[in-house]
Amino acid sequence: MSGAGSPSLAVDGSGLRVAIVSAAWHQQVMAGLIDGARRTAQSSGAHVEEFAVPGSFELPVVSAECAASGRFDAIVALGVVIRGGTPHFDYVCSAATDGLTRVAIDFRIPVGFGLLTCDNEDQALDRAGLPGSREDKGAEAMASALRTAQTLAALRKPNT
Ligand code: DLZ
Repeated sequence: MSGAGSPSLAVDGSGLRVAIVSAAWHQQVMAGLIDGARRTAQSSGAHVEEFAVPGSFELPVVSAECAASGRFDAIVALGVVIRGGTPHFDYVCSAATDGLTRVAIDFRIPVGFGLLTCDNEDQALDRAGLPGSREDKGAEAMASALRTAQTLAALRKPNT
């Protein structure tokens, strides 16, 4: 899947509280993703809190706790998984993806999906929002989560 066709989402995040949950593997790429997510939240006016996890496998459990706390309108999960020579890649990717999907549906909270699943580090760097990157997946995940939070808030407003 490429980034072609991605929308440009202008978001007013004022009054929204968002948790960024980020994994520690592949530090250079992660720094770009976190920076993109932070910048987008800050320029939208959203309030941000950040939580670190060791690897992408741990993203769902901490995201679930953020959701259960009731303190956040949206969560953005950031991680990078790089394909190696073992099936580990597939297990970590599907555990993180399935887990984050469950958090979103079970708690009915937007979870911005900023998990890069790449064949190699160059591919990941190209999506990390760093100087020279073609895409900024941290910023995209944040904009999507905030925009979805607005949609949910509108749906939950009582009819007048
Ligand atoms: C074990 C592992 C491997 C091989 N690769 C990655 C990776 O590319 N990206 C990532 O975020 N995490 C990786 N991990 C760590 C797992 O996500 C997890 O932290 C450990 O298996 C401990 O539960």
